[in-house]
Amino acid sequence: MEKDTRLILALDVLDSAEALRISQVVAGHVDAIKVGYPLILATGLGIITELSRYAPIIADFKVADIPNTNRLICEQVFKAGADAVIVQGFTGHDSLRTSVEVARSNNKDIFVVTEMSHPGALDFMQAAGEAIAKMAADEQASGVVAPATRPERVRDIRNIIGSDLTIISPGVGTQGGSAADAIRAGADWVIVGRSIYQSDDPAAVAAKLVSEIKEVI
Ligand code: O7E
Repeated sequence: MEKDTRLILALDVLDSAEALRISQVVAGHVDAIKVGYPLILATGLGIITELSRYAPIIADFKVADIPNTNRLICEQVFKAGADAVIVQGFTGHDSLRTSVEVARSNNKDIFVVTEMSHPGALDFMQAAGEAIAKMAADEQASGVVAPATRPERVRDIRNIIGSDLTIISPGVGTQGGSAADAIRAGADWVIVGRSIYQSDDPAAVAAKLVSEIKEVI
């Protein structure tokens, strides 16, 4: 994934025509498009192939299973044309290691969720976030997911993983986080969904976010 605009679109719409229309208009403003259960359950895995003409595709399945099941899932998703798969870290090192092996053999990426961006992440996940980040570095994942809603946590996680791994950071806009703050704290990319795809002018919103990001790098 090329680091240019540093913006990733979270495309949580439910209709393939809408997904294609939005992707086409924002394509020049984003480095990747993240698709997950909402769009894929509504339209099918083939949407990954269709969208991949606009940008690299990150498949957000937050895979959280035993190593063999993680392997089977990652193989199918890469086969469908995804460039990266998001996995949960709390399942531990063996599940992650298997996912990274599959990604590496396909020349693709794995991103590991550390602490999530919503308030409920404080209930259980935050306590494990730093250990998960360290495991992601030890297992040589491509990067981690850290919350733009808590830039101080992005900074903590950056300190743990160093500069070899990347950070992709959701929670900007509708969830209250700021793109500039997340990038300043050490995120490589911010992930933005509703603020872009629910707007009347998704390209203009994306362009504005990119210029906000460019001001702080
Ligand atoms: O709030 P929005 O509309 O900008 O969408 C944010 C997207 O990021 C949405 O797809 C959500 O599922 C995802 N996300 C979070 O919001 N918080 C997290 O902690 C993690 C993710 C996520 O995408 O994880 C994998 C990158």
